[in-house]
Amino acid sequence: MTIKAIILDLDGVITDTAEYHYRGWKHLADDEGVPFDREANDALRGVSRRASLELLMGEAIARYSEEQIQELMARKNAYYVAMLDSITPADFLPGAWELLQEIKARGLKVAIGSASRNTMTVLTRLGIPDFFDGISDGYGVVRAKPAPDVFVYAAGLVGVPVAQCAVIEDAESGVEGALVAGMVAIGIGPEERVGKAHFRYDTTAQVNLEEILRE
Ligand code: B16
Ligand code: MG
Repeated sequence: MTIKAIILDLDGVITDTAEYHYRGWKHLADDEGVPFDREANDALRGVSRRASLELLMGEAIARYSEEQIQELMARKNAYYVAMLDSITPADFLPGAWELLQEIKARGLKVAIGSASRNTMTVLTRLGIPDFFDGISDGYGVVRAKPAPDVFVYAAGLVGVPVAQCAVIEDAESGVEGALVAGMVAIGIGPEERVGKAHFRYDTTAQVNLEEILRE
């Protein structure tokens, strides 16, 4: 079936905020005396803020009240948001800007499907707050990836049936969500992470729209 819309994940596909997420979680983990390193951070890729906190705290989460959990998430987010000030239009991942231009030039709808509640801030810092036909972020849906909700919502925003949407994702949970949504899944990253996708490329710069649209 013809692809009429491309839904892009934000962190890890368009720009690399993973380092800032890492530093934010590391700061929080140090505050709380919880061990955390870059390897543990890998498991948080594409994972919602709350689920990330649960992974970070492990069993210790049981010692915190709901109010304390909310405060922990707010504190990490404050650390993270302070770092977003340093993002500029120079911070597109290689090939991401060109890919966005190509999608539009081919007359396809283009949307964001991100777990992040900071999506608008990041898009504004990159200088593209008005570029997309639809923005589906962490505010629009209750169930986080690997649930398909964030992508199905994006499809609705751009008025394209799910079977005619393709999703570009760097997280295993995101690829799973795209497949459950019944969309074409395009994975960015290694086989062991995004190998279940219909198409896989090592980096955003290597995405071959010609090949994907030919299907
Ligand atoms: P926030 P994506 C995800 O964005 C990130 O990959 C993940 O590390 C983060 O925890 C999640 O957004 C929530 O972000 O705390 O800003 O709401 O990859 O889905 O664009
Ligand atoms: Mg991502």
